[in-house]
Amino acid sequence: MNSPKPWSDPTPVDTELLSELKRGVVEYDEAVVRSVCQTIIDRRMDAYMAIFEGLVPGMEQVGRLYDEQEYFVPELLMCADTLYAGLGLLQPHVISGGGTGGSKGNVILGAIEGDIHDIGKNLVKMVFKIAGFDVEDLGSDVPISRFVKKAAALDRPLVCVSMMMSTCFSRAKELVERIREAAPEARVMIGGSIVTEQTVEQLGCDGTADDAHHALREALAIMTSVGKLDKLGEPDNERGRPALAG
Ligand code: B12
Repeated sequence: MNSPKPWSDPTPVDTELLSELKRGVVEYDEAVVRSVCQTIIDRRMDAYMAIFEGLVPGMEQVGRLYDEQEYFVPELLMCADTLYAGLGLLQPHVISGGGTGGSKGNVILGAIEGDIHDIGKNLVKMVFKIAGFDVEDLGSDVPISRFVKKAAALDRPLVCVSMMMSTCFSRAKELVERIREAAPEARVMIGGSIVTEQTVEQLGCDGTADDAHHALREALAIMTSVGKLDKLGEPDNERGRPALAG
């Protein structure tokens, strides 16, 4: 988890644009976010960095404002819409860098039943897809039986569960147990802002990560350990991230 961030240090101009992007998300100012994203694209700036150093920190700040009761659910919804507007513009400018060697394996991804948060899950999906995994996104609020059925139908899949709500803990435990029974060769990763190494141990999962790019590193290590990948499972470049457009 302590590896360096998988992008170059931003220049002072980049830093200014990233701050604007963050502010746009926090203030749910979609016009600002759209315009900054367009500038980022026009300047051929690193779209991946802009997502993870601009949009995501904006949403983290929103979470703090919610904790401090300065923001409530309506603000969260507007901030999420604003983030998605920016993501929609930036995402096409982050492309695959690891096209060699075909698929890196099957990933089943979803937010667990009872949980409708989908931003983190969708970022994990983006990063895994551009790295060469076949990702089946089951969506959010996904019943345990759907995860289990899909896991049993695929060859040594990696099941990625997103969980943002502590109320979902017992459901996650049941999910892991049922996957172990129905698909013993599947591996299970869990993540989300409330997930810790202790959660992973308590649930009997195979791994976790704090963010999407560390999730990719962990997924590659797991897929290599189950024999789904050989050394091609190395991250696509020395920074451990998919390469960028342009
Ligand atoms: C935005 C938000 C919402 C939005 C979600 C919009 C959407 N489309 O997703 C809305 C308004 C819908 C919402 C609703 C609710 N929310 Co809310 N929400 C948030 C908030 C502020 C930000 C979440 C977010 O998007 N973060 C940004 C993304 C990029 O980060 P991330 O999700 O953590 O994802 C990264 C990593 O965790 C990791 N990751 C994610 N998934 C996975 C999976 C795997 C396998 C791996 C390896 C890694 C990984 O990689 C991601 C990308 O880098 C959080 C605060 C927080 N601290 O998390 C609260 C928070 C999650 N919400 C909370 C609550 C309580 C609620 C509500 C109950 C509020 C209410 N009274 O109605 C409802 C619950 C609805 C439900 N049943 O799910 C609580 C949960 C508390 C708890 N311990 O259970 C939080 C923590 C706020 C708080 N501090 O109280 N919420």
